[in-house]
Amino acid sequence: MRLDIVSIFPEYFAPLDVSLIGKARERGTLDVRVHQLRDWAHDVHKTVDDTPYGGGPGMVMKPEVWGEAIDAVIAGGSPTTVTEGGPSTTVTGGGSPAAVAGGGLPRLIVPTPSGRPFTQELAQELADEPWLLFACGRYEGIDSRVMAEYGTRLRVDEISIGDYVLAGGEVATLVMVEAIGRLLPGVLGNAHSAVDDSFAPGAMRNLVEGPVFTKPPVWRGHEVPPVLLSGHHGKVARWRRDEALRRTVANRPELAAALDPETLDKHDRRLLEELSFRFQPEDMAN
Ligand code: JB8
Repeated sequence: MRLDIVSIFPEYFAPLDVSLIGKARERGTLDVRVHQLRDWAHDVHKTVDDTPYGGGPGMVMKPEVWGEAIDAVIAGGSPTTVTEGGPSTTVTGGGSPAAVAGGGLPRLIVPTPSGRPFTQELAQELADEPWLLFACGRYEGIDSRVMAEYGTRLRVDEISIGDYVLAGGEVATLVMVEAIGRLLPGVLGNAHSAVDDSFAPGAMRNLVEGPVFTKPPVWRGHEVPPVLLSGHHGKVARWRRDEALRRTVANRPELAAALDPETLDKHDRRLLEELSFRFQPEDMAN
């Protein structure tokens, strides 16, 4: 998979050199190219923003600079800032052409708090794409005509990673790249690690995971729940499901409320009834 990232702060993406994603890049599973938006600014001051039409606070990112940057990245031969050589290391375009089999165009991802929610399902959908281009805005965001223009040529997704406001799209892009990258074939060491995650489709669907434990069996007086040492696989599975239900009710009442009764057995329903007595007491939210 090829990932292009355009930002006025390429240094934000240094973490992509390490761990899972760093190793995927070394192996060639992932081809990540980080670009400095200001490389496509024309004036001496490398201006990328201007005042908003209609007034109001802050600044808006100029469409011309973004248009040139995105056009150049799509054309493939652009100055590329690589985090490996330290911030601002410039390398002439090119790279592995095999990364985008059959050519084609990238899907354009624009992080914004007003976008559609980023979910595990969307992460999986994006992990199935050969080429993604992330456009990281700053200030009050990117002139909306950029999304309109590329929407006529590319699939454009404005995406929010959650209901809070960051200073720009860089950290949201890191979050999405990590969530997407770990789903790529061969990126996780254990092929099964991705399937029983809290929000992965399958097994504990619609439940968050319960607590996990490792050795020693007693740490600072805290014991590992004895059932986990019992070797009784059936009891372990039941206990884990109970704990997942308890945590879902406690931490994610909206997920608990949306549980399909068809996916719950008698034991589950009895536990939920018990827990429902304590359901969201007034003032106890948060
Ligand atoms: C300016 O919270 B966010 C986010 C915030 C932003 C921009 C992009 C994303 C651009 N502020 O996901």
